[in-house]
Amino acid sequence: MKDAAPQKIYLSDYQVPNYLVEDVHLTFRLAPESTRVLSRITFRPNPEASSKDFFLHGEDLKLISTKIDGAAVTPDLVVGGLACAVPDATFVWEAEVEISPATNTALEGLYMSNGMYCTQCEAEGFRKITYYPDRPDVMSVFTVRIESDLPVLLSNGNPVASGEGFAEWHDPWPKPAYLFALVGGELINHPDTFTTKSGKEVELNIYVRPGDEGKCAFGMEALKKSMIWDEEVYGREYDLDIFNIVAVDDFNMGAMENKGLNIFNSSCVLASAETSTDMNFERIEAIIAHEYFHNWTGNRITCRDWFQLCLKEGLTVYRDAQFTADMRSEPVKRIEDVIALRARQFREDNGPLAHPVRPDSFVEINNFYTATVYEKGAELIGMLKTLVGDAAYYKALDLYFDRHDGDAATIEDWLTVFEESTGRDLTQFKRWYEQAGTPRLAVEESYEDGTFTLTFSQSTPPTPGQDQKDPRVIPIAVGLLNPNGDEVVPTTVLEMTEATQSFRFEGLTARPTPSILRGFSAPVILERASSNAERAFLLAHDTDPFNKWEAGRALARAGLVKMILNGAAPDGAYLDAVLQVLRDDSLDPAFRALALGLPSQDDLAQTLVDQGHTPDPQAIYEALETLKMAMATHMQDVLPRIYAQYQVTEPYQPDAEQSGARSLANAALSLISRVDSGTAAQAQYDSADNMTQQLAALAALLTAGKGEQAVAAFYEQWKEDRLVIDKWFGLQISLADPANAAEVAAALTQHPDFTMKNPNRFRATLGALAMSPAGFHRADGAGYKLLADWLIQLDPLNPQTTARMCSAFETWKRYDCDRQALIAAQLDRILAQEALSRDTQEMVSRIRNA
Ligand code: 0A1
Ligand code: ZN
Repeated sequence: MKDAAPQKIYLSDYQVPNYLVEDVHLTFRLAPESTRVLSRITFRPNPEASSKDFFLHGEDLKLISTKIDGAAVTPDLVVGGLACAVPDATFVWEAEVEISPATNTALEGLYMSNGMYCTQCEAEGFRKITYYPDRPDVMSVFTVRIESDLPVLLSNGNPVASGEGFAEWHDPWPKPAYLFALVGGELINHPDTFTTKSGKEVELNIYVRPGDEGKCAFGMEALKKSMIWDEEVYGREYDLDIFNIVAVDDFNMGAMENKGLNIFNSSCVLASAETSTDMNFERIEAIIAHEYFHNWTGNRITCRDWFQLCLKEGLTVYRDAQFTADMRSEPVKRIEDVIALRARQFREDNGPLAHPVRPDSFVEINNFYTATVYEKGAELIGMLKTLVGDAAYYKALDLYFDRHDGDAATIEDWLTVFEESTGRDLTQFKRWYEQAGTPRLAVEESYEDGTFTLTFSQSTPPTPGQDQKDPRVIPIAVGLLNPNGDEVVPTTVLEMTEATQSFRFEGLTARPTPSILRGFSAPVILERASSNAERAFLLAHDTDPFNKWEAGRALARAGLVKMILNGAAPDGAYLDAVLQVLRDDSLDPAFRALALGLPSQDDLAQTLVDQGHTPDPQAIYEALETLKMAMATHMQDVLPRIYAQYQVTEPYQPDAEQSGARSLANAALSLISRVDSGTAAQAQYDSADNMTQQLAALAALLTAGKGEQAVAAFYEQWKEDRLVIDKWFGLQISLADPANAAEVAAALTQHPDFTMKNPNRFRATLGALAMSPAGFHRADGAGYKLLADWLIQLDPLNPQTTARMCSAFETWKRYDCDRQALIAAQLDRILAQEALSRDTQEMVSRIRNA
């Protein structure tokens, strides 16, 4: 039964559960279209509840029978579940239901992927498996029996028994239903072991489809590194005898932290040099760490309700970023993260989908697994750490783990731990969780008699449902440089608490150049009048790698804006400055590759809007192309030298050093290909023995207009490898001429390998179009129409993925009236669909009502 009228749920309506669960026994008799699920659940009235009503969530279930304390009962089937009269004492509930995993295309609950049974229960998928209080504050110990002839049968916790046609699992750690998992299939195991610091032996396994066993070794190493890191940095050990990871091809998100049985989108765990790029390796390492770290931040301490999602996600993203910084390069990771934060979270925060890190209402919780909850949530942890200092941060975390282990906690609990352990009042800091929108931070400067004064003013634009914003506490990391480029004041954290506030630096001998918001110490937009000369100075001299990179980016952006608006020529000062960086062999190659990168089309569109202009997507695209061509000619003498110097001759390793060298060489190749008709790219394509080199060469060939042959050869070589073919779909669209990107995408949807049932393939195709602004926003609306056509087709099959992809339209109010009208027509067409999912309905109407 499906909700007829979508209902808004409010944080302020939170009520404790009426019944608590003491234990759960589940038996699964697996069959593709008629799996039987038998549940035996011990319920106890919650002494803290004010109501005795008994309600269990349930969706898409065929109810076979129900009993209470062994006697048959007839519950009332109501929208979203069932209600029943129950004893006013502890009782045993038994139910048998039937479900159909083979026809479950939503990939939520129990479903099948390539003959394998698997589950996805976060956020509210368990209710599609059996009747249950499907809310995170109901925690219980689970015992699971799986009956099937399949050779591998897995669930959470430790294995307790297995035999011909069955396996039993017991998870001793009480958990909410969203962490339940089950897997059944013909899978191959990549095993290993780990000994925890207190000497406990843990069996580790990565289960994959036959044929993928050669792609597990890297993931296993990443898992062991994560386990050691969490012991060393946070003092957290693993707590079961076994830790299983399973790779599945059809999955809506990246991966899922189910207790002791993490389930991964295969794109986020399978890796080999031949089929994965350096970026893939880095991402896989981070996601394995992320899911593993959830064992403490999410599983041992979970969320009281879904409004508290950032409690586990913000903290776990922060932890995985720390891990990546430790494994690789801290500045490079920070720059990459800020690029992504601005591209996704600032964009979200600035449009109709803006919401607080802890939202106060939602219709469909699946729509709130957002960049704001995850990435801005992580920024808040970073700010908190900056404000209290490292030692106090780890002391507070120890108290958090101590006090809340086994709890379903709230943001209030989290902040109280910090208040108690540091003596700090965090009332103002809490606004970061409650107020949506990205604060603008304006700066004014004065210098007199050796005293330099910085005056900051903060303001946050209105966001949906929130017009008024109060000043937040903002940690602003600042350093000062002398005119000769020496640092006279090292990084100092200014703590801004007022709407407008001044900070003084005394005893200076000359007017300094400030380097503000070092390390991107707060997720704000810095509004500071700056000259190109000053930007070039900071790019050359700043000791803070983030701000050094930021100065180069600002210089590029300023030049591009002039090119777009006035048809100006590429800025010679920028070209010289970036050439200096490129030539400077004392700088990390990965950093130099990032410094060669340009602001994205989307970034430039927003910059133009902020300056009061209406962006023309095609003009933005052309300016970027012109600038890249100018870079290629301006640096013509140096690029081949860099390209040759940074070729890796040792056997392939996906580590920071090698991947840094490759990223610089390939950034050079991408520019070289604009002036050498693709000769160097073809040579690299022909000799490549790893995917990083092969894909970079293919991209360069496509850019040079010489990709046709390589595109065909690439398909022939990789047609059996679905993850590589995803790249093949995506690249052709993202590098197509914007004038026919929509046609390229449309043609690829007709390719025999296109299927909308696989979210990775759907995203590789339609997502690639949506993320290519000039092609997507083509003036005739072909891009909009194509995306809407496919979203309408996908929605009945997979609401979650459909809804997430609707965010392609979230920036629509930036554009001219004609484009706005074309987009509005597509949004209205989606909204007019009969039986539109609650997920998509909520997303599209929020966007439409902008
Ligand atoms: N908790 C997971 C992400 C996740 C969320 C929802 C899902 O289905 C709707 C699946 C995965 C994580 O943070 O990795
Ligand atoms: Zn997570």
